Amino acid sequence: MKTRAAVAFEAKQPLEIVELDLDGPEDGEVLVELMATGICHTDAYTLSGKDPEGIFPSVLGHEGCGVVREVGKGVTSVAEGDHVIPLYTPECRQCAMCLSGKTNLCSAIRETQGKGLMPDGTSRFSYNGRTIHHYMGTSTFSNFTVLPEIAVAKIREDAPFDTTCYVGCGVTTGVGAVVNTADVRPGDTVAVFGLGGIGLNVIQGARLAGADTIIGVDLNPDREEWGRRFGMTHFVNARETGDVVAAIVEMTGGGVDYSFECIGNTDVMRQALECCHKGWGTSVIIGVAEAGATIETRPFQLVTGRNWRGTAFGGARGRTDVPKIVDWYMDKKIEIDPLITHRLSLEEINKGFELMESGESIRGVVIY
Ligand code: NAD
Ligand code: AHE
Ligand code: ZN
Repeated sequence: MKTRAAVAFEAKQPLEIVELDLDGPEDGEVLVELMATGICHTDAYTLSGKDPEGIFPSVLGHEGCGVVREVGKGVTSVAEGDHVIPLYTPECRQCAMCLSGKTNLCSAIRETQGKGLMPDGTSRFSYNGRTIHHYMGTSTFSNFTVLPEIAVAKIREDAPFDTTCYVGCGVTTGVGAVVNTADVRPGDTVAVFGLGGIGLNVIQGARLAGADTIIGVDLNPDREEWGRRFGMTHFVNARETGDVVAAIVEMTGGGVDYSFECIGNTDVMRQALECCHKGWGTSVIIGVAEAGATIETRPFQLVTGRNWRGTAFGGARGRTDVPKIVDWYMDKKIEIDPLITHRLSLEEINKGFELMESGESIRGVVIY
């Protein structure tokens, strides 16, 4: 079949809207019609050419929502007509990682996913006979995509596509980092570095978990109002504050219980660790930095009881946890609607990237 898609033919170049050929689902795979997709900073990171797993040409996008249109042989967990969210972190429930009960990092198809291929080592996308690669196992910048059954979460049908797509990455990553990875408790103090599409969801996750003090840090002063809207209690303007670590340690009488880095800046990762309370404070890295980048701190920071952690997809087990996060949204425990600041057509997708880079948008969503 044919599908309209925004293709990244080369790093650092605008996406091009073309009609691709798409092969149907093989055994254990499903064909999904995407209804909407968010644009996440990770898409921009890969397009920048800094991602060692960035392969060109490819169809980027990993924050989608749509409807199953066809299922391959042997598919049992979803059927035609089901509403689903594609999962860049699948959940096979059979690999050693899934069975460990200690991580959401399913290993079943990670190797081929990182090579831009389906589990059988081939691509379903092509253009004029030339292979176009998949991305993060999802490729949601295409109106139709093919996914392994283990990489879709079935969700309720009354959830609107244009907002629920954000659960495919940003919402789950931010809220999940708080409730799954960090396990923030009522009364805790929290610092969030970077108040964009991820950081604002960390803030609302911290509010949901009952944190008392939620400090937001950003260079962009416009983000103060956004942070307060979602539960932030204090704002630190990183551009105007000489020593951000000292400021947070002073504000909290010794440091925070938990901090989250939601930028991808290794200098800020150090600040996020060092503003944690001696003896127990835990810093969670969410931001993605390029291959070769390293984090630094004085080992004494860890000797004296601070913990450094990281999280992917908010520690969420996709098929199990994503439908629950959609329920939280529909039950108004968390908010998504105000964060979708821009709705765009596929033809406007490059504008969506510009709005994100300039700090004008929180989330831009492409509606098919
Ligand atoms: P975004 O562009 O929407 O937000 C980034 C925010 O950081 C902006 O508000 C910006 O003003 C602020 N900022 C930039 N430099 C800063 C600095 N030096 N000090 C303070 N604030 C600064 O991006 P996003 O979509 O929220 O993504 C954030 C990061 O999270 C990216 O690195 C992305 O790749 C990563 N990410 C990781 C996961 C995961 O599973 N670990 C999932 C999604 C996104
Ligand atoms: N290929 C990248 C990986 C970047 C990365 O860490 N991705 C996150 C998701 S970001 C979503 O916006 C992730 O899931 N990591 C775990 C994994 O297995 O990739 C690079 O930099 O190498
Ligand atoms: Zn993302």
